[in-house]
Amino acid sequence: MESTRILLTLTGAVAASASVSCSNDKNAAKEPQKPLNVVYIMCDDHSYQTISAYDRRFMETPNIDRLAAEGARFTNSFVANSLSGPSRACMLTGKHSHKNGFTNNEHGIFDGSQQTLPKLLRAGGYQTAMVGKWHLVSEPTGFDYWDILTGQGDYYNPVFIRNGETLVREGYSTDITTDVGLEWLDGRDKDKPFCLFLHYKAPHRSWMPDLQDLGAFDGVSFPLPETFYDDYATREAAALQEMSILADMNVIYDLKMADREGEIHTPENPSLEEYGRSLYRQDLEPGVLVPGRMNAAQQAAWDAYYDPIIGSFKEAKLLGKELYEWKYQRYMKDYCSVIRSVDRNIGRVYEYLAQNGLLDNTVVIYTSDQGFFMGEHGYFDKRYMYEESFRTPLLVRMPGQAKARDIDLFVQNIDYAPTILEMAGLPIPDDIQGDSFLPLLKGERPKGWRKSLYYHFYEYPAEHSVRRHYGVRTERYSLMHFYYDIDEWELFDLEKDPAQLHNLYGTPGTEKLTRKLKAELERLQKQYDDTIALQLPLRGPEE
Ligand code: SGN
Ligand code: CA
Repeated sequence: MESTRILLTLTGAVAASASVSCSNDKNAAKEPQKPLNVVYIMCDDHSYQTISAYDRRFMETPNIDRLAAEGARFTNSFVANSLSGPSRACMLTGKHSHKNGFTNNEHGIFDGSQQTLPKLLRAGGYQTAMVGKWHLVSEPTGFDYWDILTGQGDYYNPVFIRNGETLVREGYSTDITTDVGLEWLDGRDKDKPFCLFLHYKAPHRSWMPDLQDLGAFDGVSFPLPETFYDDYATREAAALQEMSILADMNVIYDLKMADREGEIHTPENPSLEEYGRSLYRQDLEPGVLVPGRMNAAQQAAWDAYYDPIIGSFKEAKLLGKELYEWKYQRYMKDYCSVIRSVDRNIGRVYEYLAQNGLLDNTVVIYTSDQGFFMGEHGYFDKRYMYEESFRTPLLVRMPGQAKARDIDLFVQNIDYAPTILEMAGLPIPDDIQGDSFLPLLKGERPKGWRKSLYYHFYEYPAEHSVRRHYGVRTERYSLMHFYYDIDEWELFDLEKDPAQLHNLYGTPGTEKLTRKLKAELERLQKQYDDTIALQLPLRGPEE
């Protein structure tokens, strides 16, 4: 195992306690389970489009694919609220955002005194560890060991907080997160089952690859998504955003075209690029090692790769469509290069489990905190209930189950907690809103399994300006209501219009369907007790 160098140590303190109450509504007719270990791996913003087990257009991910080949691939896996903190809170609690209280990144502080998956596991005899991106603001509770990135985390030389103590580790975030996770596994009590939460910062913006992966996609021309030139006709809420590759992706901060002579080609938006320059400097300022920034050797290798690209970019003076497509290609190159490191590290985790005889009694789960737009509709980022961000990859390698299986029933990230509890042979508390998908992993298709999904996104006014919305998705249709400072409904027939370009809401002939879907939406809001959605004012307070 690679070793981790600790450069700086500060102090802090933490107290974690668990209070557990369980009853049995969700526990009928359960066979007693032999406790399985769990390695729960979650990336940040990893699109299913860039996992070759799901989509072969862009890149190969052999190590992630192996989990699908030796386990199950969920083809209808979704989140409840497509944003990091909220998604993590859904996973930890098995509850929708309005119930766990963490509705958005900007104002959220996770209430760590509530019931959570790690607390329930720990009370049930498990050792629990949380390593990597946490993003819930309050200190983690319910873990025997936690070693988290601060905030969003940095790609290079990141700052961690380890059980309350702050330290900087030199190296690349994805490698270090694996190092720390495997070191914890090495030192664990081998007589107890474990659950390790391994949460990578990658591939979150601004997609900074490991040095060894720079240039991995040079010469590759990525295919443009069919909706790249979407004009948002019929969808006002789709037009109202600030996550367009053309208009909002930053040439300096996102695409690393930093010009050290103080000039940059900024045809579209000079003030945006100036802002990008200041952010980028925080990541790249050369010199002595500063937490979260590159050291001199890293900087030199980085510049050796990017400088010629910056030179050509400045000369080319691209505009309009050419600039747009150039931005898309650079974005894809950086993003996919970051995924190479993720895939390599999944290989390391797999090898560790194999070498330590753990593959036969450990479930490996691979997922992301949400999906991500890879240029569809001209976007980067997530947030919308549109398919690319509403969906999230989910691969589960569970010992003793059939290999290379697809599971097409609807699952959502509120299901992870009850599933892991059932895998651990522990009862599922009644107030958990998700359902265990362990029966699905065993090849069953339980009667009464959900046929519709509920979604609610709250972070507005905020970065990227995606309006608040909630909605329902059935096998064929997706209905969403955008609210707060707009009042717009969108309805899509996913069978006829999988790319979601034609809003059918209000068009003749859809009245009955709309009534049916609205009734289903209301049924879900009642089932999940989303009174926030039921009592909405359309217009928010003046801000
Ligand atoms: C940061 C990013 C956003 C991103 C949010 C939320 N901006 O604020 O682009 O949408 O995180 O992402 S940045 O300028 O700081 O890079 S999340 O995955 O953590 O929810
Ligand atoms: Ca995320």
